[in-house]
Amino acid sequence: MDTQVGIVGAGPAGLLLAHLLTRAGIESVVLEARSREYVEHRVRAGVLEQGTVDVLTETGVADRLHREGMVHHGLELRFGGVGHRIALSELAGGRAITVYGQQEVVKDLIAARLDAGGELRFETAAEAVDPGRGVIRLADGGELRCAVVAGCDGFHGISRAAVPEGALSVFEREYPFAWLGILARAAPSSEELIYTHHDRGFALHSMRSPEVTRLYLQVAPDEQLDDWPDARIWEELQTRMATADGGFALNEGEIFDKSIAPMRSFVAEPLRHGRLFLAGDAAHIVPATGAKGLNLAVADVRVLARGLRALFEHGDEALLDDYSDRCLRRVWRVQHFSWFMTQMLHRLTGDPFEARLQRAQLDYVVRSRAAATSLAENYVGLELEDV
Ligand code: RFL
Ligand code: PHB
Repeated sequence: MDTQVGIVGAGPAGLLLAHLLTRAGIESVVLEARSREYVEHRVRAGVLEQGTVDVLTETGVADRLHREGMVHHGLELRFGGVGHRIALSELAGGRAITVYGQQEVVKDLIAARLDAGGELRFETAAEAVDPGRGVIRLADGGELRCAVVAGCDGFHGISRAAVPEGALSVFEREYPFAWLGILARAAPSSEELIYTHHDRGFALHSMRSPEVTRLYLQVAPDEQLDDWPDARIWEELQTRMATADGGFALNEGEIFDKSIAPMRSFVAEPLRHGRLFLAGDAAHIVPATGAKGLNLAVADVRVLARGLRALFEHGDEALLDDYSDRCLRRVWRVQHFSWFMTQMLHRLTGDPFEARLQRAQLDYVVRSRAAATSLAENYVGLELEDV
C-alpha cells in the first residue's frame, strides 16, 4: 500500500478532504492534473454557506476568510424593475452567507496542505482507477496503491468513468441557456447580491471585494465570448438591472476575466463503488443559480472524512456503507432548490403562460413570509443533520 487514501483532484473537495484527514492522523496523497498556478486562479464560485465557513473555521483554515470575506445577511430579488429584499438571517435563525472566492479557499487549503508537509502532486494526472483493488493508474505510467480512493476530480474527471456502466444511474438535465460571467474592477453597486429576472433574461450582481464586482448574464448555450465585447456586456447588464424608478446605478469598470459556463443538473448514483468514493462535482452538478456546487462538495467530504476515520481508527465500515445514501439526501434537496431558483429566475421558452407563472412565483416568494423562509433556509444552507 502506498497510502491510506488516494485523492484524485485538488479542487475544494479533494483539498478539504486531505485537510480533514491530516487532522485525523490519516495519510493521503492528492493528485492534480493542472498546475498550482492554474488551480489557484480558476475563477468560479463565491458564496459560502454558514456550514462551509464553520468547517473551515473549526479546522484552522479561515483566518484570511474572516479578514477578507464579506458576510451577507440578505439578498435582493429584482423583477418588474423593482427590488425586494429577502432577509436571510432574520428568516433563517441568524445564519448568514459569506462571499469569498472559491480560488481563495483553494489557495488557503493548498497552503495548509503544504505547511503540514502533506503530499500534493501538481501536473500529475490520473488516467484510470480500479475500484476493486484501489489502484490509481497515472498518466506517466506509474501507479498509486490505496486502501481507499476518493474521486474528487470534478465533472470532467476520470473517476466516475471507473464505475461499470450497469452499476451507475445517471439523472441529468441540460438547460437551454448558459451564464456569461465577468470580473470587473468596479466597486459593487449594492451591498448585497441582486438576482434579477427580466424579459431579456436573468442577470446577477455579486462581488469579490470592495473593489471587484462579479456579474453574470443569461446567454444562449452556444454563445461565443467573441460575440460579447465589453460594451455589449455592460449595455445588457444595464438594461436588465435597471429599476423602474431609475434609482439604481450599476458601476462599470475594466473587465479582467470573462467566461461562459453551461447550466446543468446532474447526479450519478450511488457515490460508492468498491473502494472508490465519488465526491463533489465528480458525482453531481447543480445549476449555479442556487450557489450550491462548492458547498455540496464540502458537505460530501465532511461525511466521507467521518466515515474514513471510523474505518481507520476502529475498522468500522458502517458510516462508509451509509456514505452514498446520506450524501444523496442532501444532494437531492439541493438539486431541487437549485432547479427551483433556476426556473424561477431565467427567461425560459418565452411562452407567455410560463412567464406569468414565474411572476406569480416571484410575487409569492417576496410577499409570503413562509415562502421567503423556505428560500432563505435553503440559501444559507441546511444543517447536515437536517437533511
Ligand atoms: P473541481 O473544482 O472541478 O475540482 C476538480 C479537480 O480535479 C482535477 N482533475 C484531475 N486531477 C487529476 N487527474 C485527473 N484525471 C483529473 N481530472 C480533473 C481538476 O483539474 C480540478 O482541479 O471540483 P470539486 O472539488 O468537486 O468542487 C466543485 C466546485 O468547483 C463547483 O461545484 C463550484 O465551482 C460550482 N459553482 C458554485 N458553487 C457554489 O457553492 N457557490 C457558487 O456561488 C458557485 N458559483 C459555480 C459558480 C460554478 C461555476 N462554473 C464555472 C461552473 C459559478 C460558476 C460560473
Ligand atoms: C458568485 O459570486 O460567483 C455567485 C454568486 C451567486 C450565485 C452564483 C455565483 O448564485
